Order: sequence, then C-alpha cells, then structure tokens
Amino acid sequence: MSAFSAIGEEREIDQDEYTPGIEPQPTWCPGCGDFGVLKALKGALPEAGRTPDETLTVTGIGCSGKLNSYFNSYGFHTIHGRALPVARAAKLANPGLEVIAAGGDGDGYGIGGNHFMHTARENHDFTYIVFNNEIFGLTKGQTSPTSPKGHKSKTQPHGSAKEPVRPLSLSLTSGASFVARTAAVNPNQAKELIKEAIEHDGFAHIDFLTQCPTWNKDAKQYVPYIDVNENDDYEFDPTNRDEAASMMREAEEALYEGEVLTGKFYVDDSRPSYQQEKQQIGEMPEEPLAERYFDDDYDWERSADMFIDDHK
Ligand SMILES: Cc1ncc(C[n+]2csc(CCOP(=O)(O)OP(=O)(O)O)c2C)c(N)n1
Ligand code: SF4
Ligand SMILES: [Mg+2]
Repeated sequence: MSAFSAIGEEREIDQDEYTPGIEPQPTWCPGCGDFGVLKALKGALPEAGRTPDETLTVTGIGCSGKLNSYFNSYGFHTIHGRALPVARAAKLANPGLEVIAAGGDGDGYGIGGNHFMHTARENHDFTYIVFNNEIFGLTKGQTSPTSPKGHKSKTQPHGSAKEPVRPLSLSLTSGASFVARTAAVNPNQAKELIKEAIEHDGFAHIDFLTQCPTWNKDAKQYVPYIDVNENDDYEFDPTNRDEAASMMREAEEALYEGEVLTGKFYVDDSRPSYQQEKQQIGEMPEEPLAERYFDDDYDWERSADMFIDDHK
C-alpha cells in the first residue's frame, strides 16, 4: 500500500502495529526515558485514527533519533539537527501524511535551533517531540543546551557557565501554535498531549522530559510531576498568550529547582498553518505535490529553465 492510497483509511488500529516485534529491538539503556516516548506515541496515533501506512516519523541524530528504527511507520533518520527541514518538505509535498518529527535537546535546541525557530515562526503543520534529557546522550554525556548552569560534564568539568535554553518560552516567542511539556514517567498525560498535538492544525511542540540514567547522573527522574492543567495551584488559560508565557517561565525556573511542571501551556487554534497560508495565496495546489512524481504525463517545468530564459 502506498502513502497515497493509505491516507484516509478508516479501520480499527491496534497500537502494537507500530511495534510488531520487528528487529532491531530498542537498544536504549534500561531505565531510559526514551522508552516512554515510544509508548506514548504508539498509544496516541491509533487514538488519533492514524495508521502506520499514513504516518512518517522523521528523526535527528542521538539516542532519541533511533526512535524510527524501532517504530513501524514510514521513517527518515536524517542528520544532526536537520529533522525539521525534512519534515517540513515531506508535509508540504504530501499534506495528508501524519508527520512526526523527533530528536534530542542537543539536536533540536542546539545544532538545529535555527530550524526550530523558523519552523515555529512559519507554523508548519506537524508535531515535534523533543526528547529533553538535558545532556548529549549518544556521545556520552556532554553538556547540552538545556543542561543547568553549573552542571559538570567531561566538556565542562568545572561546571557550565551558561544559562540553559528555555525551550517553552523560545517556542512561544518564535510562533508555535501549540506548546506542551510532559515526562516519560507520566505515560497517560504524554499520550493525551501527543494525541492533541497530532490533531492540532499548525506547529505542535512537545518538550518531553526523558531521564538518562547512564550519563546524566545528576538528573532528576522528573518525579514528582505536577500537571498544571489539573492542579488548582496553577490557574492560567492556555489560550491566553500572556498567561501562557508567565506559566512557561515559572515551569522553566521550577525545573532547575527540582519541581517538574508539565501540561499544555499554550494553544492557538485560530492561526492558519503554513500550508493553509500558501494555499490561500495560490502558491500550493490542493492535490499533494508528491503525486506529480508518480504521474508519467506530468509536464515538468524546471525553475532553472525560466531563470535562463529571463537572462538570455
Ligand atoms: C554535524 C554533527 N555534529 C556532531 C555530531 C555528533 N553527535 C551525535 S549525537 C550528538 C548529540 C546528541 O544529543 P541529543 O541531541 O541531546 O540526543 P540524545 O542522544 O541525548 O537523545 C552529537 C553531538 C554529529 N553526528 N553530527
Ligand atoms: S545513553 Fe542515556 S539517552 Fe542514551 S539510551 Fe542510554 S539512558 Fe537513554
Ligand atoms: Mg539529549
């Protein structure tokens, strides 16, 4: 079945279709938070009515980037920090595809930070899950953009002198229309937030706290966690930008003081996605662009030819 004919298929989906005992089995260390993302994602997709044949997972490089090796969907394991441009292109070419981009804190907030900011700014319509373990896991424990100030590692033996990136606030100010934080220790909340992110039209960013017991010995296990949408101590409206910004700042500071505040921090359902904006101005056809590759009769017009004609 192709990614075109599968789209829109309506049937019962068993979450184990996403992990049907295929090889390789996950090689993540025992106790790694990455297992929590896999579990939540495979729980969320069937509830959102999405089959493996209509799903694409695009990952960066890191322990987190191995997600799609262990996941039965279309997959693209990209290079370090470059999951987002690939995910954007795939979604633009085939808008019916359920695109999930994923990668680590180093991948998304460090080397790929530029893509993160602009993907949020343009409000591309897909879900981005950042496995935030506050460290470079795969390369054995170096300081990452979210490592707390003072954190000691092989690359910063005297403790990091840098303030960490505040990913929720960065996401909001860049333009993401859905921003949430969850933790691997909270699988039910994680599943519900991923489902909501999938159903959201626009860029949905989830900062997913994933403990790395192997290399981040100082790191908390992200317990106990508090759901700010459920707890009466935290009254705010996630559709109100100012209230969301203030709640995010509180959560970002609290994390470094050992308090784990999770939940849906911001949602704007009124803002059109990049794809919708492009269609409104007539720059994107209604039919998937990718179908042209399978159309033998399609008359390709190369932009280079137009350029050459203009300069003759
Ligand atoms: C261009 C480039 N620079 C550096 C590396 C080496 N490298 C591989 S993974 C990684 C960091 C991984 O950290 P993170 O993104 O947080 O993922 P994690 O392993 O923690 O899930 C680095 C620096 C690389 N593969 N490519
Ligand atoms: S090194 Fe850390 S992030 Fe990587 S698999 Fe092991 S526990 Fe997970
Ligand atoms: Mg990491």
